This record gives sequence, structure tokens and C-alpha cells, in this order.
Amino acid sequence: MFEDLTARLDQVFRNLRGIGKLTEANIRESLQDIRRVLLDADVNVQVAREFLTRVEERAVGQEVLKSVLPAQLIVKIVYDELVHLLGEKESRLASSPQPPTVHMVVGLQGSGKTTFCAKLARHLKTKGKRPLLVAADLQRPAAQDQLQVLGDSIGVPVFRGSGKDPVLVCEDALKHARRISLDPVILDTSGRLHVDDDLMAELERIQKVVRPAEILFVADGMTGQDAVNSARAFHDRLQFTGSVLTKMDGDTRGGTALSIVHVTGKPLKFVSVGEKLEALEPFHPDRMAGRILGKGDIVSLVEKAQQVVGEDQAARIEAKLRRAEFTLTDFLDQLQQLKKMGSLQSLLGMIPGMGAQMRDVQVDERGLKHMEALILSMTPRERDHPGILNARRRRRIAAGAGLTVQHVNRLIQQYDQMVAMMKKLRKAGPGQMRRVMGGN
Ligand SMILES: Nc1nc2c(ncn2[C@@H]2O[C@H](COP(=O)(O)OP(=O)(O)OP(=O)(O)O)[C@@H](O)[C@H]2O)c(=O)[nH]1
Ligand SMILES: [Mg+2]
Repeated sequence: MFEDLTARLDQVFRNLRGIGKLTEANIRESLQDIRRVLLDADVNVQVAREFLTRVEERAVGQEVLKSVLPAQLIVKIVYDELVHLLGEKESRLASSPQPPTVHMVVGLQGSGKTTFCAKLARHLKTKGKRPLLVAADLQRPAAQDQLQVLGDSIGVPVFRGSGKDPVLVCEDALKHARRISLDPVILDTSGRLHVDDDLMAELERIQKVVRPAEILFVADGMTGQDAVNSARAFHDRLQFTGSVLTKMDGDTRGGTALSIVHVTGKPLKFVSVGEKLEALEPFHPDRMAGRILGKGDIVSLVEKAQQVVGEDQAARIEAKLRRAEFTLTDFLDQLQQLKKMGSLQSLLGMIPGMGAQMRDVQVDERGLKHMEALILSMTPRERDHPGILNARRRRRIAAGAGLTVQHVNRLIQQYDQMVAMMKKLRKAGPGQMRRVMGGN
């Protein structure tokens, strides 16, 4: 996610740190560089301008010039303002005083509504809820079947109704949910290629009848300002309550994420990072800002790990990450868990410092199998003390995995990089680390 944006911001800050003594002039110059980076990432022009004004007000003040680490302080200011831009705090889903709570999902055609409905249902189900999915897209003949297949795969009932009027389908669905105590109700509505009157009128009628607790606008994160413009158009008609960004695993430059909250005035609630139904994350402005600045995101990683590995193991991994006592046994553990969690690249991006390093390393899934085979071919002692891996041992390990010594060397190199990075993080001290992660 946002590798390019992150790499370029990193370069700006690196240049800034390279300057012996900061002056207002070179701070302003850096802000101009940041402006260019934001615009190239397709951030809304107005949003970029206001953002930089805020940063400038704080950065050009005496506070920065007098501080011991002026360049670092500027990074901190940029971080704070990014958090602000992204909405400050996590925004949770609202619920209705009278069940069932209705979440109405809207957006342009192909933005990922149907997939998101299923992801949301799965997410809420893991929280102990009993959701009902409603196929209220009667526009496309296959749309109901698509939702049915997804619902079946996660064991969530799908209400299809009969007839041609989506408003009636939604009404019937609500009655059905009340009767058998399903809550919340998630409405998958139809999309159009462009914002058009027909669609808006249909959505307004549904809104009037079902009185949703949330209207969630789904935006394709890869479409940059187009998504932001349609968000504005949808918001003008429907006053939706929050938005969702999809396809954030793809080639997204970051412009949508950085503009949509400010432009619509409504929080981002979820980001979707893959086609698998587990690939959904509640949106945390602080963590996203951390990721954009390449500070990694141990917290998200840990949460994700918890879903798959259970709390104890996740806590253990986090402790090891923090103490930099991460052995090849842990590395193997991680590889095996990662396979259950979807896209590896997206996960690695969450590990502090990994984002930048991994851009060149290119993890392909076959490479993963190799790593796994190599670690399995080591003795437990070798896994816990990789320092003892001399040439003879490496030859034996390679042969055992049916691979070459180069493969072993590459594995060790990647492991060493990870350890070095963790040491750096540890040196920064827990206080700084927490600041970096967005806590206090
Ligand atoms: N890579 C990736 N693909 C996604 C994501 N979310 C959805 N998709 C894919 O995007 C395509 C469109 O998704 P749908 O959920 O059918 O979109 P929709 O908005 O319901 O489309 P219509 O019903 O035609 O308006 C599908 O191929 C999905 O698998 C995501 O987060 N990442
Ligand atoms: Mg759909």
C-alpha cells in the first residue's frame, strides 16, 4: 500500500535530516517537496493545500527551530496532521436502538460493494452477531447469486425476496430479520457506471423505508480522485455516514484515502485489502498515517495475527518483535501463519521498516515455500542460533530441502535484515516506538 508515496516522503525527510542547520527557508522548501509528492499521489488539490498550511504553521514556528531534533519534529508534525486528515480517531459502526440495525452499502458499479457486504457480515459474525445479507441489487441478473455464493461460504443467510422492486425486497428482508432475530441487516444495493438520477432515487427510497443506522459508501481505492468526486456526489444526495475503501492491496497511490474524509466530512470506517473475505480491516487513522510514513504498524499486524493464531501466541510474537529475539523458529512460525492470512506483501508492509526493504526483495509465494523447506531442514539448534550456520551446514540444509546454497544464503540475508531492523527499533526505545505507532 502506498509504497511510492512512502518512499518519496522518506526521501524528503532524509534530505531534511541531512541539512546541518534548519532554517525557515529550507523547511519551506521541504514543504514544497511534500506538496509535489501529495499531488503525484493524486491527493485532492484543495486537501493538499490545507494540509500543508497546517503543517507549515507548526513547522515554521520557533518550536521546531529551537528543538534538539528539528527534522524529526517535522516528521512528527506531518504525522499528526496526517492523522488529522484521515479522521483522527477510529470510527465504529453505529447501531439502532431498536434491532435490527441496518447497514446500507452503496457505491458505483464494480467498486466492491457485494464483496464488502460479505466481508462485513463475516467480520460481524466473528464478533458474535447474527447478520442477514440482503440481495437488493436487482439490476444485474447474476448479482443475487453472487451474494448467495459469498453468504454460503461464510455461513451467513442471504435474503433474496421476490419481485422487481428493491425497496420491497428490503422491506421484506427487515420483516424476515425481525421474525427470526437476525441482526444486523446488510443491504447490498445495485451500482451504476456513473452517478445517475435513477440510482440515486432508488437509493433514497430504500433509505426512507429502512432507516439505516449506517449508509456506507464503497470507493475503489485505485481510482484516485474519480472515487473522491463520486463520493461527493453520493454524499450530496444521500448524506452517507461513512466510507469504505476497497482494493487497497492493488496499485493505489494513496490519493483516495488521503482526500475522502476531508472532502466528504464523513469517517472512513473500513479498508479492504484483497479478494479473500478475511481481507478487511477497521480503519485506524493513526495506524494508516504510520504506514504512510513507513513507520510500520505492529498493532495491525498483531491484531491480524490474533485472528489466526490466538491471543497468546500473538502476544508472544509481539514481545519477541519488541525485544528483537526473533529466531528462525519464529520466522518459520510466521511463514506458516502468514499463509493463512492472505497477501504476504500487505502483511510485510505492516512490519516497521519492512515496507521500504521489501520493495526490492520481492516476496513471491514460491519463495515462501522455499524458505519454509529450508528452515524445516535445519536442526532446532540451528533455527534458534542461526549464527552457527557455516558453509558445511548450509550445504547440508540446502541438500535436505532440495535447493541450493544460494537459497540458504538468501534466507539468512532476509532474516538478518529483519533482525537488524528490529534492533534499530529497539534502540529507539519504547517511548519513541509508541510515539511512532501513534500512541502516547
Ligand atoms: N484485489 C481486490 N479486489 C477486490 C476487492 N474488493 C473487491 N474486489 C474485486 O472487485 C470486483 C468487483 O467487486 P464486487 O463486490 O462485485 O463489486 P460491486 O460493487 O458489487 O459491483 P456491481 O454489483 O457490479 O456494482 C470483484 O472481482 C472483486 O473480487 C479488494 O479489496 N481487493
Ligand atoms: Mg454487486
